[in-house]
Amino acid sequence: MTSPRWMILVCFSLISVFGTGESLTIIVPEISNEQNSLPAIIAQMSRAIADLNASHKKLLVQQSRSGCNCNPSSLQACYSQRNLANRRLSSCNSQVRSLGAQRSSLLRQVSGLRSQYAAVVKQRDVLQGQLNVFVRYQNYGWKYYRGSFYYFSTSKANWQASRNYCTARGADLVVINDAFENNFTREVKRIAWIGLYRSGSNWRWVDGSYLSSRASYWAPKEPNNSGNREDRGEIWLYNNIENWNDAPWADANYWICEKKV
Ligand SMILES: *[C@@H]1O[C@H](CO)[C@@H](O)[C@H](O)[C@H]1NC(C)=O
Ligand SMILES: *[C@@H]1O[C@H](CO)[C@@H](O)[C@H](O)[C@H]1NC(C)=O
Ligand SMILES: *[C@@H]1O[C@H](CO)[C@@H](O)[C@H](O)[C@H]1NC(C)=O
Ligand SMILES: [Ca+2]
Ligand SMILES: [Ca+2]
Repeated sequence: MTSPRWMILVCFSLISVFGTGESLTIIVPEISNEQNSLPAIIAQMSRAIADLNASHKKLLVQQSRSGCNCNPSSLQACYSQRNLANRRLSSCNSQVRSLGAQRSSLLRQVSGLRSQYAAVVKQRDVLQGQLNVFVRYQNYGWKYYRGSFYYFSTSKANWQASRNYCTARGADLVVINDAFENNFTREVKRIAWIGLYRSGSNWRWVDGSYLSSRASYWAPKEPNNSGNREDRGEIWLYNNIENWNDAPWADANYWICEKKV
């Protein structure tokens, strides 16, 4: 026959299993030696079971309030559902993070494309502007050479009037930047004004630059400022590489205009 004490112990451990984490007070009946008759023990057991039932009910109420059913199998189901829900939540979280990262990467790509687009539009406008310049000066009948259009005049004028002719057409008197351009302008085979003028003790080009910082092609013994009145530059000994001369601005000369593209 099963020992009543052992059964009480089983009940008690059942309570502790069900009551895990719960703050319940369980009254365990005292079993005295004098009442050690079988009916008394059964009566005590019944009271103990009733107490257990009451405790169990309390537990169930508490568990259902907290969303879970307090019997081992439904608790198990509840835990595994909770675990499943947790796994889904964390998978969902990582998807959200991954989508967020994809979104920022896409935003970066979009802004990169936007600035590339803006750069292309800018480039297109520059090219369109250059094309317009090409069409315009080609229509004027000017000669193209290494990035500039040139006009070789067919009449003569003083330095300022020559310059005015060029600026009225969006250009200026030629600025001779290098040996190529020097050779090219010598092809005029005429004495011709260039965009060079005396500025105090310096010579300057019409683009504002100082001749001292550039190649120069003065003819031998020039500039000599003859009569202290030679303040403008001209192509003079055009058959020589060293061909420039200084001359008075009021001289009537041919001239050369340049429009940089
Ligand atoms: C305890 O509860 C069970 C079912 O929940 C019931 O069968 C049993 O009679 C109850 N015992 C007592 C002593 O209340
Ligand atoms: C300029 O022309 C001369 C010949 O007159 C030639 O020797 C020289 O190489 C040319 N310079 C350039 C840069 O073409
Ligand atoms: C000075 O330059 C002029 C050209 O501008 C030239 O005719 C003249 O012979 C030169 N004078 C001297 C002394 O070199
Ligand atoms: Ca030039
Ligand atoms: Ca001179």
